[in-house]
Amino acid sequence: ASQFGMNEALEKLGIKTINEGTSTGLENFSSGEILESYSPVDGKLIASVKMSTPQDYEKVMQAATEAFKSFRLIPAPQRGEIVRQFGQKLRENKEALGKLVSYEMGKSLQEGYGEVQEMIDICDFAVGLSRQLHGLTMHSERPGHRMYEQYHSLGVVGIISAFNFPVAVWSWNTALAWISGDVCVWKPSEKTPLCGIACQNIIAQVIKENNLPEGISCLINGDYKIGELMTADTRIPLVSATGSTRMGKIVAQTVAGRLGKSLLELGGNNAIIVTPDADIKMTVIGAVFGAVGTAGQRCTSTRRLIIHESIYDKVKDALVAAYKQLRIGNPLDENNHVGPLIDTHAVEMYSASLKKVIDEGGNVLVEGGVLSGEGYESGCYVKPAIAEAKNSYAIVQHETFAPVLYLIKYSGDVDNAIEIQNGVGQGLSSAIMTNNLREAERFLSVVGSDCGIANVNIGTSGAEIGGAFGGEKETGGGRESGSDAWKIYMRRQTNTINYTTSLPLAQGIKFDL
Ligand code: UN1
Repeated sequence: ASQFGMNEALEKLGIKTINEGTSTGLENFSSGEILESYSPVDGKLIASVKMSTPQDYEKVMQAATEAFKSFRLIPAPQRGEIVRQFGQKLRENKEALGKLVSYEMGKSLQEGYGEVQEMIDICDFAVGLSRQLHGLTMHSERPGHRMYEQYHSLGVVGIISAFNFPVAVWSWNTALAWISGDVCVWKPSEKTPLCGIACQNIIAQVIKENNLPEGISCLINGDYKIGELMTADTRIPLVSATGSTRMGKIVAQTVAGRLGKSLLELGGNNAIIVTPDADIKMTVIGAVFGAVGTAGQRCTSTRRLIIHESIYDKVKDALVAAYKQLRIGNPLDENNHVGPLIDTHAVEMYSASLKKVIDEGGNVLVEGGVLSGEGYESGCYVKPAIAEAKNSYAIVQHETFAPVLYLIKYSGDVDNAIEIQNGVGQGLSSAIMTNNLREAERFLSVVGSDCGIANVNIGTSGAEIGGAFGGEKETGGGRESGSDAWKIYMRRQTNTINYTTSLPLAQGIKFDL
């Protein structure tokens, strides 16, 4: 149950009517134009943010590069202690921040809290990791030589994040970057700037309390133009970008042009394969949450269901019945299942996709549509839709960030379903619903799913932070969060030490003077 209202949440997070959009950690300023943040929940103006100018950006970069010089000297376990305190602050602010996420972005309150929980989880993970930034030792081929590798701090990490996970994606990057001794400059989505301000206000407390170099966490706000300054900036060795494949290609090319590193988390076109051996009840829950959760705006949202012909009608009927139960409305009201899309532009894309699937020959099973009237004043609420389609349709090949689910029938064995599942440009998340061991293992094998995430008897969304998160092909190949994703935030150095009085050369090469 809710402890306090939205105004108290905003106050607790330090959100003012007009906020300075640039921060060097402790100092907040901005000389750019005003960016207004309207809630998709009720269409009201929440607050404004002053955008960053190129001059503001320059100040930020100076603070960040300066902070890096001293931050990298703090031992990694002590940097872990900073991240532990950050996680603690997030626990204290979980309700307020979860509410803001729900109100500014439009996802359900439960999912808003869930997102803050992901932030807390990655902090805990990073704290432990701060004592485990292990390199290997190797046996040298030369006598009296020792060879090993170590991981050093990398520098300034640029973070470009999307509106759909307006706080968690930042923390997946920062928690690992900070224990690695890196400093961060963040450009949140211009659709969710207040979430950025709120996060920055939380970390600023930790910076202050620990007397840290303020530039370890910097914030800039604005559109793609300010982001372009980061991608082109040789002072930023790593740019981590989450968003559309279109955006990712531009970022990747610019960063590659200066031989920087990029970590890309781009579009998905995620499918669940439903085989004759699937548990139908679990399938329906997994598919419906995957398709309509976050109003279909997760990069892991379920977009396609690939169903065996023998159970096709059964699954279809169960889904149609489940969709009838869905309550669409204010996401802050926990009785509702589906909240709004982010803005009216997203609503237009949704409407266009429904028209397109019909034009291409699809058969609509659950009618979509834009809702109006009381409670829907923002114009951002839409009905989740289901259409029967072919995998080859252009619209099915394309990621539409909305609750539109395509049903695709397959026949024969699971290899046919896998071929359809892999038959798209993107490669983020995938799932199979089956109690058949052979099918499940086939799906997970080298000839199975080509995605970065492949689940058995789980939907496509809702990944835990402990695993590496990301995907192949047009998803961009990056991995964030758990496993050894930390390695991209550090630079690896191979060290060979000779403790003899002679200088033997590797590969047995003779060179006498
Ligand atoms: C995203 O949609 O950008 O797996 C990330 C999930 C979440 C993360 C999604 N843990 O649904």
